[in-house]
Amino acid sequence: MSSNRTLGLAVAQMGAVNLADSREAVVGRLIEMLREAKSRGAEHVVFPELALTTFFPRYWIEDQEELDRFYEKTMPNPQVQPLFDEARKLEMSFYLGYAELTPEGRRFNTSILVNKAGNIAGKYRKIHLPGHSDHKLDAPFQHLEKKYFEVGDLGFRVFNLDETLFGMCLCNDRRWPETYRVLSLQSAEVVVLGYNTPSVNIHWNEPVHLRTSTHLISMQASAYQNAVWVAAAGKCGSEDGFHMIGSSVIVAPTGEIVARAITEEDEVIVTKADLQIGENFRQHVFNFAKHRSPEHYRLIVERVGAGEPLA
Ligand code: CDT
Repeated sequence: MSSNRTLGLAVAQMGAVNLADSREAVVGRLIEMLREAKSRGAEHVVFPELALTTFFPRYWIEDQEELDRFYEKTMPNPQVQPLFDEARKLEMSFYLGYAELTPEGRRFNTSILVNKAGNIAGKYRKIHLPGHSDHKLDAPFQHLEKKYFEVGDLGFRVFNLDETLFGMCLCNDRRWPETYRVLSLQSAEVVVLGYNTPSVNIHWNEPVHLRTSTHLISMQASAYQNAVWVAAAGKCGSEDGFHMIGSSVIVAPTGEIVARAITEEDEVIVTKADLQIGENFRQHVFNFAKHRSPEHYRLIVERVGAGEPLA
């Protein structure tokens, strides 16, 4: 690949999507932001996790039909097709998160990469599912990703999208160093992700400011240590009274935030990402082929939980 490559990279943060909001209205908002991103020089737009609906894992839902309404049975489907059509017309590529229900009845928290020709060029199914599967009656809301989704079965893969190497992940994955390292070992240049992060942690009394600082610090450290750009799009604000953090960002391979959303509403942030910056780190301090010592990293794949010190 030639040097001096740049990518017009946009993140389209979304404000609340309430239970009453139709898919048509949501897709209309995405198209609006796609157009704005194009007018500001972007070629690729990152949309949030579960972008087409409210963050439904917060609800205990027993009625199967009611639950099924949150999943997409095909992609693109007639309601989402206008987004694909507009992106192709504008020659834009995009990342989109949604709940997937397969023909076999399997359920995944999924993201796709759609290229400038309007074709799905990559799919990811979320691996690090947070939350629980039981009904927490005393909690102010639920986090039922472990009930409503299976652990993804596609691994962390890198896709060549219009001559840029993209890795994908989703929300909680961004907190895990393994995510980025597996992608950067496949030469990812840009890691794209969507998220829905409730401001309140139902498991312990976590100060609200930490929700934002751990979100940012995870991505800044990982961008630097893996020499990748990271672009993260949140769905935020108050969805039917349940608040989620904003702070959608684009992080350079230096670990620096180069663009950050300042509202908790639909907001587009854009940067001209110099892909050579990552290359500089990949050739020197993080030249993996030269400096990694996998023989000393065996525990990473041999152990799941922490155990005894090695003898
Ligand atoms: N959607 C998602 O993965 N949210 C998680 C919440 C973690 S707390 C149960 C996140 O990492 O932001």
